[in-house]
Amino acid sequence: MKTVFSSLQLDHDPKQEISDGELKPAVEIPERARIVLRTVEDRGLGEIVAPEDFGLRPLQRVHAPDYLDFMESFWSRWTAAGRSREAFPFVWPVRTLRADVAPDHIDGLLGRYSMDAGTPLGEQTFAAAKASANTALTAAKLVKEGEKAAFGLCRPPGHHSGRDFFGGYCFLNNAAIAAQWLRDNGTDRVAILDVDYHHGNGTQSIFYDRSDVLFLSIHADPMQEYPYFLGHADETGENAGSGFTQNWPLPLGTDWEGYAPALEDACRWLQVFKPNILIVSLGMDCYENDPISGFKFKSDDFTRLGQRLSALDIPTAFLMEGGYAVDALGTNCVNVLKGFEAG
Ligand code: OKP
Ligand code: ZN
Repeated sequence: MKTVFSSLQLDHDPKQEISDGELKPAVEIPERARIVLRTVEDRGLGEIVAPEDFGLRPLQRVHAPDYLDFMESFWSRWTAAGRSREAFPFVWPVRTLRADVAPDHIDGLLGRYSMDAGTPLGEQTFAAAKASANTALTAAKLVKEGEKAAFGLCRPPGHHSGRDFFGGYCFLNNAAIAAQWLRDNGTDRVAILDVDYHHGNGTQSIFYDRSDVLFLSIHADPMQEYPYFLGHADETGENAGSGFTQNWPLPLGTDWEGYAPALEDACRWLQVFKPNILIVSLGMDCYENDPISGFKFKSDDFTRLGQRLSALDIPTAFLMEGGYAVDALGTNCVNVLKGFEAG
């Protein structure tokens, strides 16, 4: 299958993140994309193509105009305020505070448009995020035009970003943007299967009241793991979307044996929904040696995951999300894609 990637995606280069109560070296780093690209080449997955530029329209179909304006103007406002380092939000309009106020000060805006303090914004962040979204859109377009599968080597990732906020290393919701673009271009039913270790709260929230985009997510139980405040089993959609969101929160320590039944369940949902196109939010952070995660996948289990998805026989766009064990990330990712191709 083809891989889509742009070197602009490497320009988001965060140095630090706030994690476990400390300022630590960032884990969502350009090297992640480089190792995956190198492994795609070494194992001969297929041609590597540059993304097409879809412009702002597909982003505006998912994200709020004021949020996109904030992202576009952020760096000039940040530096105008006298700052030169990467930015971290630190105050949020939680319960009893007014989320409808857009403060003049950039520190207030940073809180209004974010969900956590673990996601630095730098000078090239939004340019890289737009390139990552174009990569997702191009992969979706390849599948729409008849490829059995395509791989969008997205970075930065997308699934935590909601309609008007960034967080969890995510700035634009690549999977949601691709799904909405497919809907807007004649694809009737789209399903998103999120197999990242973390719940895809942004994607879920964007499609929560809709029946045209099915959202399925298998992830670490948010009672014990980031993002904590979404991804619980009782979240199944609302209004027209009732029943079109399904979550499989699994305990820390889950290995392939513990994961496979949830995956079978999710596959049954896909067989019933019969999407024209499947988008896989492909995180590799279920890996046993992932530095921030608690599942126990071996590298061969990623091959099994790809094989199981292949048996569904649905045209599929794989879009990369997380995975932070950099040394094994290329192997684990290409294992999924090769497993899919082998069937
Ligand atoms: C992004 B994606 C670990 C802190 C975790 C946020 C994790 C974001 C994951 N102690 N910080 O879903 O892989
Ligand atoms: Zn993750």
